[in-house]
Amino acid sequence: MRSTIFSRNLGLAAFAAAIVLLAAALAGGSGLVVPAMAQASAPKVAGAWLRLPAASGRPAAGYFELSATPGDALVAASSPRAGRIELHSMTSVDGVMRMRAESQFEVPSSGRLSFAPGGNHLMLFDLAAGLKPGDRVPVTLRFASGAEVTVNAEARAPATSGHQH
Ligand SMILES: [Cu+2]
Repeated sequence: MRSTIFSRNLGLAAFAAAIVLLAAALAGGSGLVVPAMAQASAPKVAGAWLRLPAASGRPAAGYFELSATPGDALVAASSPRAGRIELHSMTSVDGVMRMRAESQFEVPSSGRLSFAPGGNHLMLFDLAAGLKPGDRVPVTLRFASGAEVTVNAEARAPATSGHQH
């Protein structure tokens, strides 16, 4: 008798898993990587782009709009076209804007976090040679929740002023 109940519960679990997989398949093509455990609110990234460096050998800066579950945190980023990516914030020190490497960016209660020129950004070091405006650069963002999102960031021309980020 016990084993009958056990197997019925297993059947229900398999059915629920199938529904989740079906939903994921229907939502496919959005560019999101569905994490192993389906979540109430997977992170979404919109408008991702990169500012190419004015001189080769210099890092590029990456920007995007993030919406995710409050309390989750962006903890890492990587790209097959960059040797490494750091998470940077901008702070004003004695009236001078300085960037600083952060170990993570926690998602605030609004559920939204902006990465934009003059503020938070990704810093992409050791860029692949030959990147030019209009190229699409895959960037994978990793979250404390275990979620991963890969976006194709559009490479844009270097800034004409001295301000790179
Ligand atoms: Cu930076």
